[in-house]
Amino acid sequence: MSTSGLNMSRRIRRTPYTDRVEQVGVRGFSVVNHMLLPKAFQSTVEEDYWHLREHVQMWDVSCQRQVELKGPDAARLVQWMTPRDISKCEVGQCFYVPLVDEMGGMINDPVLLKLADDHFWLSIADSDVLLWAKGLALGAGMNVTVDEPDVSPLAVQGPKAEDLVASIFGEHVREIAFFRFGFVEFGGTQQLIARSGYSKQGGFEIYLKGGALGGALWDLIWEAGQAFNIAPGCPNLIERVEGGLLSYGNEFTRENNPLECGLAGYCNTDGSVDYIGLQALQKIKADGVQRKMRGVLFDGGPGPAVSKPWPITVGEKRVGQITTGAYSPRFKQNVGLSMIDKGHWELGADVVVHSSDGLKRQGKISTLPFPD
Ligand code: THG
Repeated sequence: MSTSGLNMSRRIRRTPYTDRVEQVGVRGFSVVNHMLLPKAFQSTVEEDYWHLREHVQMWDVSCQRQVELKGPDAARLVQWMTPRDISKCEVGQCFYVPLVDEMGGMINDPVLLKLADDHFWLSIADSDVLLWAKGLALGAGMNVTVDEPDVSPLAVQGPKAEDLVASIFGEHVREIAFFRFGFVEFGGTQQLIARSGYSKQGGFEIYLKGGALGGALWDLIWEAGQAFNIAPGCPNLIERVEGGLLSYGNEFTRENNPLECGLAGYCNTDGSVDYIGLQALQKIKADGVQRKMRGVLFDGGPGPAVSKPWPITVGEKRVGQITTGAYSPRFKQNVGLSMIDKGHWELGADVVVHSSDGLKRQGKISTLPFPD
């Protein structure tokens, strides 16, 4: 199944980098948070994968929109929205946080940035957190402003990212630890830079404030990047599946709770932190989860893209589904992210994957991330 061509309109927002992305030959987009996300350039996903692992890429991830919470009740609102204990988050730190509803269903899985005690950004995945947060704040009469600032992240990912970023902005960026942020000077402005990103290859995300500066920032990194064999890129499907990085809307939705998604480590359920969905998560924990996120390694060679989930069976029984899959040139097998029913999620268990090309592929349950 393929749907080619996206009919552009104002609702599908361009980013401060879209002009540049088009100039370097983008071949397709997805839409995340009502905004364009480049999905492919001239190279293949496999070429991109090797390039990302060996060199450095710049990604237009402006669609990682910021939901800004600011004011006396900002911290209270953040904590109300997430099961993770945010009292442990320091100013200058990033926290990966599940957001859940009153049933314990996943609302989003953003990166939280603590800018000050009364100032936070939620760097969101693909769901309308702004409206959820505004509704909660209004309904509870909280003293907090909730808004989407003019901030557009540009990711620099890959093993050469640190050398490239240091060559442009100075050696001090090397001191920024994983999931911490600092600031760099750019065109007379101070810009936030975090050591984070949607790959396991290391790198930074520059949260550009002021979209008008987008072209200049792109050009600066692009030109300095030539010495590092830079390429334009985007979150790489193969790399992200191998690394077990989950995608909201693909791997999980509001139908799923964070405990079955492998996010229990980010959930405080002992009652020492109060939030929306605490009772629901406590009950799910007491009852035990009914399914779990797992990796599946499966054969049959490269297949089509997983545009709707592929059934997983054991004997005649459907026991789960692949939500994202890709052929891994390193493992010489397909890797998939899946949700697997209780009784069938044991590591090494044999399963059959029914790909949309009609093949029945032999698979085995694996840990996430996939072991190297
Ligand atoms: N960066 C920023 N915003 C984002 C993403 C990002 N918003 C949308 C989406 N990605 C949110 N999802 C994730 C998923 C995984 C991670 C970050 C965002 C991630 N996980 C680390 C890992 O799995 O190794 C663990 C992080 C931790 O434990 O602290 O990085 O990529 N700005």
